[in-house]
Amino acid sequence: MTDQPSPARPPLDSARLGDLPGLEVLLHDELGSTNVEACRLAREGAREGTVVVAELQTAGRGRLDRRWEAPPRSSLTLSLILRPEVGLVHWPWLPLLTGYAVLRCLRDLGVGEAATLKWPNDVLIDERKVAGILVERIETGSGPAAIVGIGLNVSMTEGELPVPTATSLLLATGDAPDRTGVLSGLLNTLVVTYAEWAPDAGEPRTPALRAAYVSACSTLERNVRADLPGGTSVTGRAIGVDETGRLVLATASGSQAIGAGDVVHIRAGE
Ligand code: BT5
Repeated sequence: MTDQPSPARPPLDSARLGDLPGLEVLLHDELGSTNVEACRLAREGAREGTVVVAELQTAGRGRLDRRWEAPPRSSLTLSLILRPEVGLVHWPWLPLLTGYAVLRCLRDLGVGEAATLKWPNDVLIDERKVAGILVERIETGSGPAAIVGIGLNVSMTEGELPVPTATSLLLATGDAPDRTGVLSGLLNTLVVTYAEWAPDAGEPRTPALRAAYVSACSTLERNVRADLPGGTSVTGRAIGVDETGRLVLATASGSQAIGAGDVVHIRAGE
């Protein structure tokens, strides 16, 4: 198949990103990784709400030392610094919360029910990955910080996809929306979702987040294989997400909760 030429890719409009409430957006043409830069800034004392955005990452990071790849200006790659005032025991919800916020943003863009979450935090459209999330916890002089990294594919063409399981908004919907508008909407939605979960001084409202997450998670009620960090894997039916954000599988030897790993959705008949 011959690939289509790359669509026009105007740069992000920094003027329109300058007045987002509670956020300071730092826009770069090129960085190794926005997560690495945000970690550096957080260690230097950058406040919650600092956002690092790059038009191109030359060493974008996935989980487990994997790579995140996207041609210049074809996607959104950003990292938000949070300093959650909730106990560390609640932090495993942050990546799930972020995935849910990206999903909300896509639904606001009109993507609809085709957008779903694959546990823990891949955002899919029609079962192909449109966004990936990497949340890292670091220690800084002013307490622990969460670096919330998001990559969202906007105008990648089929020939530019780094892996065949990926997609972009252009490929999935036929339209590549204005990236500055998508970025503003995404950041606003993330801030609102975070504030709904962790109100100033108070216990996080995890039951509400959990219910919203579960209703959008296409991993549930499916047969899955979970590849665990130690190299083993578990196969079973995904039957729930527990109160700490773990995926619960019904396996041949009883139920098992998975806290980290890569999940593969097994299609019917496989
Ligand atoms: C993730 O890892 O999905 C987390 C990706 C986080 C990327 C953002 S971009 C801004 C911020 N700064 C960073 O340096 N990183 C964050 P994981 O679940 O490990 O998936 C990585 C795998 O996804 C790769 O091994 C590829 O198979 C695939 N992949 C790579 N680039 C992709 C893309 N653009 N779209 C979809 N899949 C991709």
